Amino acid sequence: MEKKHKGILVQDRIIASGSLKYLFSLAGLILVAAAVYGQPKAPYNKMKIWFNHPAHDWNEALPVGNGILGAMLFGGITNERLQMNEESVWTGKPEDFVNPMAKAALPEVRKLLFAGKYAEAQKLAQEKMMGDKKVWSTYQTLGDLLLGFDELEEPVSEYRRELDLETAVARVSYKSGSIRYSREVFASAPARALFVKLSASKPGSLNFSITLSRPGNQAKYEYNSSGIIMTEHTAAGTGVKLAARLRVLNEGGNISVRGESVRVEKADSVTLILTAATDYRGNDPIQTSSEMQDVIAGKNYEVQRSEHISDYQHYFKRVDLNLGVTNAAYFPTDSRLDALRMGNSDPDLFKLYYQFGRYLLISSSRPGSLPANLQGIWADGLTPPWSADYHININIQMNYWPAEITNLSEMHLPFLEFINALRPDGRKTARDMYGLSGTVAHFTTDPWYFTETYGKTQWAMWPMGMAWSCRHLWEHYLFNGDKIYLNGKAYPAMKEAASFCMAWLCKHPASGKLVSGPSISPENTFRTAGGEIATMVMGPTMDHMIIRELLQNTISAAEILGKDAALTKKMRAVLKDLAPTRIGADGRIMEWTEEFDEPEPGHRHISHLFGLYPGHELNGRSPELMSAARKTLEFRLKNGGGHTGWSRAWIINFFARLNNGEEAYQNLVALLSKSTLPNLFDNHPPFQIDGNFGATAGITEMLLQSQDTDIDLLPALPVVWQKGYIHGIVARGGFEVDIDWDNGELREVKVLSRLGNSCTLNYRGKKYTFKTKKAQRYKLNGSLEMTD
Ligand code: FUC
Repeated sequence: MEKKHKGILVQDRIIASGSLKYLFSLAGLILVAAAVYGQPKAPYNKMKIWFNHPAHDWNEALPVGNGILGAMLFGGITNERLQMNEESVWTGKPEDFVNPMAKAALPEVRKLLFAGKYAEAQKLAQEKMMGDKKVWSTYQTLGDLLLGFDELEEPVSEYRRELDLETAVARVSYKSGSIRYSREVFASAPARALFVKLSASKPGSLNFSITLSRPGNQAKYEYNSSGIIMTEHTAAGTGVKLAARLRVLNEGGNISVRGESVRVEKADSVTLILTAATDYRGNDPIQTSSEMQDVIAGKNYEVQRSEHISDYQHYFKRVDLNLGVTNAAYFPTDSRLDALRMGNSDPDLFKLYYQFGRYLLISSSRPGSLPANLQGIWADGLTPPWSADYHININIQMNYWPAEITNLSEMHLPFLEFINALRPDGRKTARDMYGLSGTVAHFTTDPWYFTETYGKTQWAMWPMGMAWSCRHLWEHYLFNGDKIYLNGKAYPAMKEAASFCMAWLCKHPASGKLVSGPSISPENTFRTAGGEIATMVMGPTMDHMIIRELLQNTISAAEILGKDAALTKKMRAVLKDLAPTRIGADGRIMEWTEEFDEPEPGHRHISHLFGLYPGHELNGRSPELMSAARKTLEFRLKNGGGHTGWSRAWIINFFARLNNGEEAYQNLVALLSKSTLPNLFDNHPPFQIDGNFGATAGITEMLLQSQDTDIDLLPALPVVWQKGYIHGIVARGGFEVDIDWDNGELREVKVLSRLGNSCTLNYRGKKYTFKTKKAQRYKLNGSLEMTD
């Protein structure tokens, strides 16, 4: 807890939480009033998440990252904390844990399920098919950079802490008497380092001590007058080895070692540079972190800063969104959220949230890095929830939903590489666990690339993780049209996953249709006629939707590449016999093979709508399925659905695909009101990043869709967003699109054709198809008439 300082702000925050609530509602009311009556006249904080107080806890701290290094800035006045991460600080190691009895048990479990003996089958599968994962693996913090400042003589005023999404630079500044203290923090991808620059308006005013620390008291530290080195072999020598190297560069004043800290006295300004590494990829972390420092040594801070900003803006500035703005934009971000909760309209807050989603992807997923995990790259402590791993039964896929459509295709690559890296272990699991060919993965994995399954069948008896993930490989091709990538990286994995699925499907004795199982509708349960709670069936709807799409995509890829005619023929035959998506007596999409009673009608997973989003089996050409999808959603929401951040984000995408802008908007408001932390991080609870990405994709889906044949313009524009624009988003087929609207109507659309494909635009039923040339731009008016 930040020590009390003279001056209103900090004390205020600490003393009177009750009154703080009051203050907030007052702020909220002022906000409401200001918003209703006024458009901002003075410049407002267009792209800034900001606070007028230090972070009270981690959920108020501000994230910076470069795909490999991450840090959370707390902005303390006496005690500053940067909680840091390096993407490969993982415990555990590669491990084989297929249950040796699984293969033999499979036919028995299937027989029981076909006979409707669900509970018995579950018991058998739990015993004989679930693996015994002995080595626990988890993502962990790298540690903390702590700065202890000397007591300030004068009260503190004009405190401000901000994250500028335009430059990916975070700042803290405040005044004490006449001296202004400032801090700047960024994580540079070109330099592979974290930079902290401290300065004061009066020379010689910086006096503070610096320490590095890591929970668990296992790390070793070396202090010298140019910095600190921290090393550790994590998890008592069973995890990775890590090294963090902090360099201290002062202008004016002097630096010395004082006990277990580096002391800075009477400095004008100080630059801290942190590099870190592990032996995850086989390198020596101490040497690597030192080499990284050497690379940096030659360039001064300003050069580092501008290289960082241009590298970052190369990606960030591709998309611009404007949804209108009210006076609410003048207020600190946490106050804006409070006011939104009180019903205030603040369209600009949704723009900020949208761009924050893109910011987080650029900051946590870079070519060559590991994919963004459940917490992107930002996780405190040694035991983050769910190990901050790679759940691939919705979460990591959701992380990458905005990658292509919001023009951040390069940020998709870490996940695409990861899918290919899973294949060898997946081949072994398919062979040893099921006696089948191809490659498979289940509900979760980690950077040791395990594909076996463990835990309760309720989430673990689900062999669709690889099949679902492979749609990302195909999507990347649909946006980029790169046949070399398709032939080298995408098709081989899709073909292998398809071959597993075809071997895995078996004939349903009653319907004669091909069904997937034993399997589940992720993490959901049903009540059998006998009143037992069970979870596995032969033929959960989602499995078939995933397999159907995988086979269709693999056929398309094979045809584009002119390959595997025999396999294509076989895949078509399987598709013909695959059990179809069915509508139940109550008009909803059936989640399982039977209409079971549902112990959790508001379950967070809505897996049987995979075909609505991200899939596109449910679309305008199947109106009865679309209305069944709507009924399914209504039922979930009526029973408390959407109660986790990611689940709510998924629902926004569902309503966008149902062309229902009002409901999509209402769920966006619900997400920010109920499942968003003061720093705009998504809240599962606790913090889980997938909702941030899912909602950024959802807003894009409300303004443009291209999952089918056409490019749909403004398919789910809510009434509240009467006037605005979105520029630089991308449609399948390689079209970069700018859309401007006014009075709720399309005013202009610009299309840049990256690949020279034929383009069909669809606006509220009006279609226009035109041939394009590569790299050519086209402009059309609101009636889809070409203007130049
Ligand atoms: C799945 C979800 C949980 C959580 C976890 C990381 O198990 O059902 O809600 O998001 O992943």
